[in-house]
Amino acid sequence: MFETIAIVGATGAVGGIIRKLLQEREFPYKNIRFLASKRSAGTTIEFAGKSYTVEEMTPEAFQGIDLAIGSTPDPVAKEFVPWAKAAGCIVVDESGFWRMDPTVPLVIPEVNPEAAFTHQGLIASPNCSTTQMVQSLKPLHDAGRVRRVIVSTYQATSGAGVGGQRELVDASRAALDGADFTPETFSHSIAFNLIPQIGSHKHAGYTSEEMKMVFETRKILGDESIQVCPTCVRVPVSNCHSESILVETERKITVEEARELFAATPGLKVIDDVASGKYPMPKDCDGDDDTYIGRIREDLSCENGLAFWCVSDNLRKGAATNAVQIAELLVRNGAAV
Ligand code: 2RA
Repeated sequence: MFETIAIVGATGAVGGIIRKLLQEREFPYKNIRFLASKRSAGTTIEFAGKSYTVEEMTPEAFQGIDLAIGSTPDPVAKEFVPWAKAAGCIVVDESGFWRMDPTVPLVIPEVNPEAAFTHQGLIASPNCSTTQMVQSLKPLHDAGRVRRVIVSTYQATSGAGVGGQRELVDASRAALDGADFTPETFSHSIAFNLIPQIGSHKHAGYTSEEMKMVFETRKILGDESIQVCPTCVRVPVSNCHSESILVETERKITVEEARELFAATPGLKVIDDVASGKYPMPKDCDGDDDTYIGRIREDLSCENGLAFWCVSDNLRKGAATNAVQIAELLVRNGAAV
């Protein structure tokens, strides 16, 4: 058990879910502290029947903290992680800033738990769109070696924070009322629309979100030869990311075998009966910690190809749940009091 734990970015959307999960999952600790930016410092958080004052994130604030779970924007993580490490605190970081650092393990507990134990004070949690895809690729990779992936994402507005979810409602209302609306969180109106850009232009016409799916997948599966071609799209859905995934494997995996592999994998659930209209949908996965797979079928255009549909709560397994599960791995491995 860690004696003193902290949530960094405690007042944000994912920070709020981390708080809920720590209670739901009875995460062990003696003392808990809540850190956030200067703007939120001084506010009060109710947790497990007690009131806590949110502390400002400063280098000194990390003294005495043994484990911090961080969910902050990248520039904040760049700053606070070295402060925490210098104070002897182990960090599980949800931001994108440290993920591709070769000294930092990037972990999905159901996929590469062993990597967590190589940490040097910091473990990164992957981007939400990567996590659900790699969870589903892992059993296929183990069984038949994944060679190539073509993925199209349908990403919910919650991926852009509470402002994104609010903007979906406001923009939709304005569109229905025929009123003017100026988007702030998204670069275009999200109401009754799709935006085929998430993040900034990064490489050869691909966005930062898309390149995360390429690089993080290879790092987590420990295979630099896997080819990934992503298209990331923001859709007018409040929460839960969906993905259409086409996989080519070295050895042919039949639909029946894939269904069995998915069903036997912890963290994955299969809902797959198109004839009865049964498949995973964002509205049914909201608030769930599992990643859902459906529409499993042979890719008719490719000899060793499989096609399937994947839905996951991006705020939970795509962010908060994965980070808390990493912390639980450390506890199970005997983190000392
Ligand atoms: C998004 N993947 O959905 C991002 C959040 N990390 O915008």
